[in-house]
Amino acid sequence: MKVRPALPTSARSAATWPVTDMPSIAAEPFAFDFKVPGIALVVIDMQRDFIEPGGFGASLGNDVGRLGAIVPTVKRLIETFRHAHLPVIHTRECHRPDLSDCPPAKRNRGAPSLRIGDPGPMGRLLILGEPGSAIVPELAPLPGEIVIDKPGKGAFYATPLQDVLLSLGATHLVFAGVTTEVCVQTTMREANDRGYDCLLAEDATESYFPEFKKAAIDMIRAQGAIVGWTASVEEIAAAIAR
Ligand code: TIU
Repeated sequence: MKVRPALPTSARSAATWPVTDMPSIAAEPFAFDFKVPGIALVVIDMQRDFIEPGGFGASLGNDVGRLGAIVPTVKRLIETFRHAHLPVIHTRECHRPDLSDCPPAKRNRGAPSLRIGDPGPMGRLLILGEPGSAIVPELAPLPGEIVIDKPGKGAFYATPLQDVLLSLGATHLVFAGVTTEVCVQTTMREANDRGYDCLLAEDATESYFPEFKKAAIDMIRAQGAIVGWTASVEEIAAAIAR
């Protein structure tokens, strides 16, 4: 049987590109030109389960202390988009209480002290509705902001994110959140394949492993922005304020 691949729904067709007179962010490996409207912020998994002791990140043996340090920078980035009335999308990695959306391969991976769904100090690990699955209070979504709950590392897999972005008319995405080389990089790669121009806010993302953060940033912007661009929150805020 021949299986014909479905036509992808991409962010825009080549026929509608380029647009002239675009604002621009000073970025690596070169300027990130964007559109207003058309740019949106995607904040990945700034949840207590990854950032606070006793959560999923800690259960994997990680020192979670590094991640909390970016909260003020992520907050500044979110507020930059809010002040400019540009869309802010938050994601949460979490599973249904019955674990029906958690593949055994994910639950059994590694040798965690607690597994997804087990009770911990912040409730059941990585389960929707439990205290640990909440976004840290400083970065809590405002009423009306979009929150995407995702069972995978990438935010497009088994979620409505693509439909949300198409309905917003988004073509350019700025990414922040944790962890750089896992959920952030996976989502950026998914977005890049769907035709979005993607920029990672370097100081608004973090990893449990500094060397992996550096490697992810290098990989993303190598080969002429093969996956996307990177820039500081300062440069992003300056461009959006203009
Ligand atoms: N373990 C790790 O580095 N990350 C994750 O499991 N999820 C996210 O990156 N959100």
